[in-house]
Amino acid sequence: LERATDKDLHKIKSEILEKYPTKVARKRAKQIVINEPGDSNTIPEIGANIRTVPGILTQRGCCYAGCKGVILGPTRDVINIVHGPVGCSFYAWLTRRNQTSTPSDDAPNYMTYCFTTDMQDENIVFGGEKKLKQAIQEAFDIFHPETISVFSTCPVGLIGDDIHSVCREMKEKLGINIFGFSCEGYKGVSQSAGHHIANNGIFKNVVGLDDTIKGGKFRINLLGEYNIGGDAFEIERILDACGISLISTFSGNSTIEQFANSHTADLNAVMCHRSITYMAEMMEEKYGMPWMKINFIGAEATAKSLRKIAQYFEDEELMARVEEVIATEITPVKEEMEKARALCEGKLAMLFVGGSRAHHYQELFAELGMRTVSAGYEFGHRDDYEGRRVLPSIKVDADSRNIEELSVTKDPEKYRQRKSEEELAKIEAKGVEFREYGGLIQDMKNNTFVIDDISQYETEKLIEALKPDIFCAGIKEKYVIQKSGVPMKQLHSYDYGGPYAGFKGAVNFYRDISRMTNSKVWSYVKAPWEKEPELAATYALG
Ligand code: CFM
Ligand code: HCA
Repeated sequence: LERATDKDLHKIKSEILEKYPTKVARKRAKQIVINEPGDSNTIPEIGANIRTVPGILTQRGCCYAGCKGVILGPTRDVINIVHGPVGCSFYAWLTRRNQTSTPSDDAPNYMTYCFTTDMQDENIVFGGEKKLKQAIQEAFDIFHPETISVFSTCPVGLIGDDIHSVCREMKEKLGINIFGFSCEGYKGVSQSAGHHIANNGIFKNVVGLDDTIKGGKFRINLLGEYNIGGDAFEIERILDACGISLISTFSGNSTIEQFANSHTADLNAVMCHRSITYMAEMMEEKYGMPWMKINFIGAEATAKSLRKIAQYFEDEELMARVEEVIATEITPVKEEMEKARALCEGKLAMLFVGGSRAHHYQELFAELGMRTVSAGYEFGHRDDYEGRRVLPSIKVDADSRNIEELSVTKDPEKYRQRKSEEELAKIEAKGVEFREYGGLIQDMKNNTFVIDDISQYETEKLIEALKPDIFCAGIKEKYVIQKSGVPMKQLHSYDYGGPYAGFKGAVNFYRDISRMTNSKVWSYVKAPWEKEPELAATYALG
């Protein structure tokens, strides 16, 4: 394996840990991994999906953000009512930049609205169920939606409002689909718990309601593509050109109607493995639908994923069409790649994002000849880092209340035991590897840092020590990083740019990154006390 940096990462790691109290340092040490497989090629273990030490400035968000903001947020024909203080609803209102298309004028799009029960202290003391009922009634009277969903925020869990019984009662009364999510912010350790609750809820309350067969000969669902900055539009364009029908996307440019019908597709293609693999597994278990891991971030990765899908269908015509699309699309992309590569080759990137992008975007940086010297997830699990061989099934809890985080089974035999001979034969006959993919650690170069749940302090130390040419993270990190003189790209929202997925998206990315890493502007940044030393004295006194 090629080395990504010649710096002594062990020394840097001890310097970072030195500042922490002993117990904290011990915990963080397991989450800061130096990736140096050497000859043995063994994947190092990493501490992940564990509680952040209080007081540390984490990048993470909450369970409610994962359920309402991430999974349910990008679907236009459902009214999402947040049961809680108004701030929680406002926080998740269109901040995630998922775009949507409205196919016809009368098709509903509630995504631009912000619905909340606006709980007050009086509701905390005497209970808020009555107010929730009123909110559901009001939303129904004004908008006449076919689906309403309700999200619990922290105070709801604390006072014990039973949103599920309210939903059942109102469902009966109004005759439309109404269901709730117990996704109180404090549940679990991050957004990840919210993904799980959301998946269970959609599976239980929506998937399978409409058996109509739609689309053409090759029918897939795209799982884990949230249409950030219009990514899904580009993927839809490419699939369409290949003659592949998209039955549903969980969840970006999506509708509840499509979710209801999604079980009729032939195949689930999973993009963000962290947030939605639960759904693929449940659909496999209940409907026997196979799934595979794909990635549309990076031009090469896009081509590879299209081939993988075509290979699954074992259809000569489809394979030929996919090759044609790739051939037409890839030439202009390669030209742009070469141009940008000449400007970016050898530069260093750092990626600390969510639960899958810190991995996927390494493909795009590699296409630019850039090396990722450190990367990590906010809330990835060990399997996202260490890779996953076999996936045990998930039990759907009747109430979506109990979340049992997915455990990683490294034993393919376990998977086989759960399947009948017939099912196994069917899967094997396809000759497709459904259930093996490498994690972030395996795909990174030698002598790199892999850091889980990185803190603000560690970010600053890392920048100081490794001097990256670009740092990718979220809005909370952005300005501190820029002030340290390093270009910063948000990989959640794309800083209002994008799309970055697919072929056209890759070109956008090459252009944006080559511009950013070649601009001198950041080297002119000087802290106020560097220009006026007397300020340092003032701050020291203050
Ligand atoms: Fe999946 Fe996402 Fe991500 Fe994620 Fe997110 Fe997101 Fe992300 Mo922000 S679902 S894990 S919870 S790819 S919202 S679209 S950008 S942290 S890396
Ligand atoms: C979330 C959403 C978020 C936040 C992005 C950020 C997103 O986790 O609640 O921190 O900049 O992508 O919008 O991940």
